[in-house]
Amino acid sequence: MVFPDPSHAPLPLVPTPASAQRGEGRLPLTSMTRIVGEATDAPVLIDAVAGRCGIRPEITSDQPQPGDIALRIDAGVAETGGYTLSVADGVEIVGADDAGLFYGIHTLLQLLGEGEEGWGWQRAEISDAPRFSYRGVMLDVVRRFYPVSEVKTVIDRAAALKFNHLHLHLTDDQGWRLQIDSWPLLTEKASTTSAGGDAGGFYTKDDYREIVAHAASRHITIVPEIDLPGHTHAIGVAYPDLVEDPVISDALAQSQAELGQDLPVAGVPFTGWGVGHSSVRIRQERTYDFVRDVLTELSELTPGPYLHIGGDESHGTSAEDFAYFVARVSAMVQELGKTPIAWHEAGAVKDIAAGTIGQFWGSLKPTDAHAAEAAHFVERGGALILSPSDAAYLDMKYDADFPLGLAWAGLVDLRRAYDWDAAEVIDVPTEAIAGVEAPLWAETVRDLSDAEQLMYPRIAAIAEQAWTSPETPERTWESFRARLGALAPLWQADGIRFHPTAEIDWSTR
Ligand code: TNX
Repeated sequence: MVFPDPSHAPLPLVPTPASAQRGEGRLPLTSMTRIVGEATDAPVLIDAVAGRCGIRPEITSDQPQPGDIALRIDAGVAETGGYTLSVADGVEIVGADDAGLFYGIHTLLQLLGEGEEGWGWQRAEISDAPRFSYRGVMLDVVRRFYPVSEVKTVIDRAAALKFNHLHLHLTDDQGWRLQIDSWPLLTEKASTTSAGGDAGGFYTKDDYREIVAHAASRHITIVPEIDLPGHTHAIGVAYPDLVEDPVISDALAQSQAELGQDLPVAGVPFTGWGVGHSSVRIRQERTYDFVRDVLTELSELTPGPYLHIGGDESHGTSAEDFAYFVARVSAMVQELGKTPIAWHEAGAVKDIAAGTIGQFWGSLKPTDAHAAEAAHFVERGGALILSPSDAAYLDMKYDADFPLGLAWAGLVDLRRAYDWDAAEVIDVPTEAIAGVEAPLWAETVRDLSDAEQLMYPRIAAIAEQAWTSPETPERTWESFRARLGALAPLWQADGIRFHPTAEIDWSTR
C-alpha cells in the first residue's frame, strides 16, 4: 500500500500507540523552545534533540509558553507506563508515572522532523499505554562479549522502542562474564575467550553496577542469567570438581565436525557452538554451596526482582537429576527474595518453585511437550515470557543468503517477526503472559555492527508485539511497513546499522 497523501499516512511511530490522531502540520522547534515541568528525564530529550538538530532546549521553571514542551505526571491519565501527548500550539506530555513520561518523550522524538520551514514536531494527539509489563531484549554476552559502553548503547536504543527489561545471559559453556568474589577463578580462568576463539572479557562488580544504573536511568530492569545446570562447561575450566565430564553425543560429534570445531574437552576453554554436553554435578553438596554463593552475590548486585537460572538444553543431565536441581535452585532464588525465571524446559519439573516465570523459546506452533512445559509455570502460579524462536529470535537469518545468524528455527524475515500474537502461542489465560522478549544469541556475532544488523529492524517488530494490543487499528503489517520506513532517517541519524530488508520502502528523508 502507498500513502500518496502524507496527511493520510499513519504517524511514523513504532511501536504504534493505542490511539493517535494526526494534526495539521508541524509545531516549530527553535532555539526558543524550552522544557517546563517534571524534568527528571529531560536530559534524554535534550541530548536527542541536540544530536539531531543542534538545538539544546533549556529547562525552565516558568509557566509554559507557546512552543514549549511541558512535562507532567498525573497517575489518572493512563495505565501504568502510559502517557498522553499533545502537539498543538505547544507540546504537552503527561505521564501516568515516570516511565510513562519517558515513553511519551520517546514518542515525541519520533515526531521530530525537518521540513522546508526547518525542524518541528508533527502535530498529533496521542493516548497510549503498554500491552505487556515485560518487554525484553536479551544479549548473549558469552558467545560474544560486549564492553560496558556497547551495553549502554543497546540499552539506550532499546529504551527508545519502549523496551523495559534487558536480560543478560552472563554464563555459558564458552565463558563466565561476571566477577564473583567467593569463586574468583570463574573470571580469572574462564572468561578470556568467546565463541570462535575471539577474545572474551568479564564485568567487574562495578561494571555491572554501572550497567544496572544506566539501565535504570532508561527505565530498564536488568535480568541477569546464570545458566544452570547445563551450559556450564566454563565452570569446569575454573573449578573442575563442580562439573561432570563432557557428554559427547553422536549429534554433537556430527555438528562439531560439520562446523570444523573442536569437541569440548574437560577443563579446557570451549570455543565451539555445540550445546547440551555439560552439567554441574547434581548430587554433591559443594555444587549447591557454589550456586548459593553465586546467586547470593548476584542478588545483592541486582535491584530488579528477577534472577534467571537457565534450565535450557540440559541434555547432559538426567531428567531425574534435572528435576532435583531445578526444584532446589528455584526455591533458593525465592529464599534470596527474588522471582526465578527459567527457560521452558524447567516447566517439566513438577515441583519447580511456585511462581517461577517460564521463558518459552519453542516455535509459534509448539510441540505438545513444549506447550505443556510452558503451561506448567502458569499452573504453579507463575507467568510466561514469550520468545518463540521462529519469530522473536534475533539471531535467526532473515533469508538463506544472509551472511550472519543461524537457521535451526527457520528463516525469520521482518514480516515473520511481526505477524504473530503473543496471546495465541500457548493456551493460557492472557493475564498469565508477562510479556515478550527478543533474544540475540551471539554465535555468529563478531562486533556491534553484526549485532545491529541482526537486531534491526526485527527488534522494532518485537517492540510493537510487546507494546501494542492487537486490536489497535494501526497494528497491521501494512501500517508497520509504512511507519518503519519513515523511521529510517532517525535510525541513520543515530548511527544504527540496520539491515535494509527489501520488505520495507526505506525513506531517505
Ligand atoms: C539455543 S534457545 C540456545 C542457545 C543458543 C541458541 C542459538 C536457548 C534457550 N538456548 O544456547 O545460543 O539456541 O540460536
